[in-house]
Amino acid sequence: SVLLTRQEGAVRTLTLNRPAALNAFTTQLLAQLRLALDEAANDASVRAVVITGAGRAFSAGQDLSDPLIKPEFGEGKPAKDIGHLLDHYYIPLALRARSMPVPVICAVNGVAAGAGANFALGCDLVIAGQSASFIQAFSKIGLVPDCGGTWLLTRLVGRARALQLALLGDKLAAADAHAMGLIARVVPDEDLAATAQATALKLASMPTRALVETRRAFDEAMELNYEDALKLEAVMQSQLGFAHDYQEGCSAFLEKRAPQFKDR
Ligand code: LHQ
Repeated sequence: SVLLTRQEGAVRTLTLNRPAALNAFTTQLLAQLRLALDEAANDASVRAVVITGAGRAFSAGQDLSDPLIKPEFGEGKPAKDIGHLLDHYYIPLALRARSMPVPVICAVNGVAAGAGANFALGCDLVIAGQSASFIQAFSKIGLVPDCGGTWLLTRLVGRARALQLALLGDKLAAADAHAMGLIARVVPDEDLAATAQATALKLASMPTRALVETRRAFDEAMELNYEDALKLEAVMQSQLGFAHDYQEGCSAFLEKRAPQFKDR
């Protein structure tokens, strides 16, 4: 299968599995990834998701050999409408990942190029192996950053560095990506899987609804003024305050015991 799924405890791990093509996205892989995220979202036993790649790459982005997107240069033949592919595959996938009811960790195990890079950067926590790298490959083939790249890059690293990455399309090493605030963490390659798993297990034991509302609050705050952000925090806090996990968190603290969170 082009996507491997496994579960340990409450952590569902999805592994892109087209290693011979550096896990480039075909429509089949894009559809399976979206379906697997739907399944994880609908399965109450899942409290965190890890996404990673098989082999030496995370993902080389869109599979450029896919007949669906290869340009046709025949006379009178229009080039393929690749916007269609975004509408039907990449946009639903990116929205699915960003609205998961559980935290999503991306363990970037090697090169992440084009849509592969931006899909990773849209996840909640991006942890990279030291030999991983990020390439905004779009400009080199005459395209703009997609899969959220325009929105994510400008917010993560600011206009100057976003444009440097997107215009030049140079390979950015994991350590540099970390230094500029593009990703959360870099670890030795041999520690990547275990670090991602341990981080996911920790998140899985935490108050899931609060974690997901934190992601949503941060996303919404980007578009709000200060006062409206304060008010959104109050609305969320008021809802979370009635939830089991808040009662449990407070009780456990006061009773000096470990909390048992269960909201999702
Ligand atoms: C690949 C790919 C690949 C197919 C490596 N496809 N086979 C675009 C269009 C339409 C709509 C939606 O949105 C998008 C968004 C995008 O994602 S655009 C960006 C697409 N990706 C790229 O332009 C990256 C292309 N790949 C590369 O630049 C290199 O492969 C990188 C830098 C990722 C890795 O370089 P190397 O480590 O030197 O590996 P390699 O180039 O030798 O690749 C290994 C194999 O993987 C090779 O196949 P082969 O049969 O010769 O062993 C490549 O053809 C294949 N492969 N990327 N995107």
